[in-house]
Amino acid sequence: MNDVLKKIGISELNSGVSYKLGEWVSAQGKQTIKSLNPANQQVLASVSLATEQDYEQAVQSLQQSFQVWRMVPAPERGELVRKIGLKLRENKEVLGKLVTLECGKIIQEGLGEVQEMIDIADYAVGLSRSLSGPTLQSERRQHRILEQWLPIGPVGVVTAFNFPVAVWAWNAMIALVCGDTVLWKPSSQTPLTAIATHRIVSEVITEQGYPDIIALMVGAGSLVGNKMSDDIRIPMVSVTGSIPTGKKVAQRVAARLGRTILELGGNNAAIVMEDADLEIARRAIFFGAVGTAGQRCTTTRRIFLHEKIYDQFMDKLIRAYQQWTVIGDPLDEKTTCGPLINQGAVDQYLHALDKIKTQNGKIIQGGKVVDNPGFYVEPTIVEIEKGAPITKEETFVPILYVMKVSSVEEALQYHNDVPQGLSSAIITNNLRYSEKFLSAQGSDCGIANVNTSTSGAEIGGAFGGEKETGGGRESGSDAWKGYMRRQTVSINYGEELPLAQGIEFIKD
Ligand code: UN1
Repeated sequence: MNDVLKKIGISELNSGVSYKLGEWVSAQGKQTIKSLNPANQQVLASVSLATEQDYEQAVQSLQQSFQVWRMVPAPERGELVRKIGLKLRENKEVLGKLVTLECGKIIQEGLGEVQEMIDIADYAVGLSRSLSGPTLQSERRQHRILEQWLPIGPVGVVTAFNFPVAVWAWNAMIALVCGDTVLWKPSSQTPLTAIATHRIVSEVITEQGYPDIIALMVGAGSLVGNKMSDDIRIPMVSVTGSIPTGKKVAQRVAARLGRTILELGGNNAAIVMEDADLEIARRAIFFGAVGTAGQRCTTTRRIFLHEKIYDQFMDKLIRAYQQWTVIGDPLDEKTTCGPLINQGAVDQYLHALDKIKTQNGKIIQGGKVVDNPGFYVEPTIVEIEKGAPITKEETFVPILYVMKVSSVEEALQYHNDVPQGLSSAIITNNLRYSEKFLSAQGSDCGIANVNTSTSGAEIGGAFGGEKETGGGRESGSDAWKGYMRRQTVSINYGEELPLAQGIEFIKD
């Protein structure tokens, strides 16, 4: 563990943390939080929290650097992001290990998380040469209309513990090539990973001679989060987190008519039809439900099984849980299920199990807290009636609800009957079923997959969801538009001034 911290130069963490490269702020007189390893409850470090003055200084510095950065040509901004991607490649192992140490996801997923940062950096490099707007046809002679996209300013990025760095990169790499500067508030559960990433990336920025175009604020939501939400100097705030947090941020930002990108809770389901390839179904569902110990916003939380394959598939799934679930140290390559993030999450697991019993749910696999100093619970399968209230809530733990259906229409009806709308999947080889699932009467989610898991999205697509998931889009496709302002330009290159709609205003 010490080698990991040392390699990224944060051995002095016990005495404080900086939000700018190289400037360590003493923890003296400051509030601190402890970063815990959820696998054994050992303290990894204490980190000092940002104060109001720190916030002020960071925003002012980001405003200043924005003046410079927005005038750097986008491909040159892309060149910096390319170098950031290279640096992340060099540090993949060490950062991946730190992700695992601090947030408890298994090492394969810790490394995957860093790979996701590298992927989005590569994507952003390409984007830096293709940010474009259309040229439109003007009704006026010798006129041209076009749209151009311009940077918007310092943007705020609030990230959650479960993707402590990848989701920052989804936002930051795109925002940087768009010409914005970036203020990051990481989860208070995972400050070390954020500091390490910030340091690695900042080093490249400084080496290349650019000012501080990114800043990190480890701090309480009630201070940093609220300030960001109310601050007119931050035109856009992107938040990954719970629905209640997102609602608060949305209201505060809307009160000043600012913009948000919200990626909130999910309650993702997979539908398994009677013709499905059950081996694909079992692998996709096991990965979706047990991966990251059920703590992804894209985790598979509900499955709808066609009655014709119900018994056969349940048999397969239970055997998969028994055979593939290896609970333990997330650094051990054999482990498939690491710990939950903290005691609060274990309490939520227990609370959900109580509710399940009162709602006639039947626990058929798992259902126990593991006796261990870490925050471990057993991945759990529950048979429950369609429409049971608990199946409409997102509990951020590995509990999978199984429901029986007799048609694709019935599956879709219950599938969509939840407040959240992030990810979804259907497992079928029947074109009619899959097309129905993808049609306007199909899945109402932002992500709809066929024959693969609800979780594990690639960076190339736009990521986000509908309904209470918040409607935001991050990462690939045209999500970059959320980080820029659109300007419609009309150019008259003629010698007269014809008006639109044929208006003759001055009659001479
Ligand atoms: C999240 O859980 O907030 O689709 C993001 C996935 C990941 C991202 C999840 N690539 O599972």
